[in-house]
Amino acid sequence: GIRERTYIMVKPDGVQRGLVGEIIARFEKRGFKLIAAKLVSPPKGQLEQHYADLSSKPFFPGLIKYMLSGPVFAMVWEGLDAVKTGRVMLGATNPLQSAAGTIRGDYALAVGRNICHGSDTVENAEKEISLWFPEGIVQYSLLQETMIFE
Ligand code: DAT
Ligand code: MG
Repeated sequence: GIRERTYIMVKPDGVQRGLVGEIIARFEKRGFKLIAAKLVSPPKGQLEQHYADLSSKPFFPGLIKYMLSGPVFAMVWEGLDAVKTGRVMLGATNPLQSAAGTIRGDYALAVGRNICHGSDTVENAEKEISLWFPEGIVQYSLLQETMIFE
């Protein structure tokens, strides 16, 4: 639906490489509505919970170490099919397989340094939004909405 929400996070490499503004700009220009955003250095336990589904993978310890290497920029974006569309905008998990024009396809090369996270299902998006924004998110109406949706 047009009120679908997704959790998008610029990872430490994306923050260090100065790509926060670029990633925000892409979601803004596409027509998504920013409803939450913050720069945060999460505790290890929060990252382990975020990536709990991957805890048995051999790359898990390295993934957590990388995610702890600097602050991340956490965001919630709302709009038409936000979860699926957000994943398309990010590109494939492995940047070598990401299409040009996607965030990973334009700015990354290595799977372990792929710049950004995006929720993969609506159910996971809801879990991730409550994990990263337990304080809740801002409510406001987007004035340009009638120009973006029929
Ligand atoms: P995605 O981030 O596209 O949802 P995922 O949930 O399968 O991908 O994995 C989460 C992150 O873990 C991914 O963005 C980068 C890292 N990762 C995944 N597969 C990896 C691998 N084979 N080697 C190293 N890191 C990997
Ligand atoms: Mg994932």
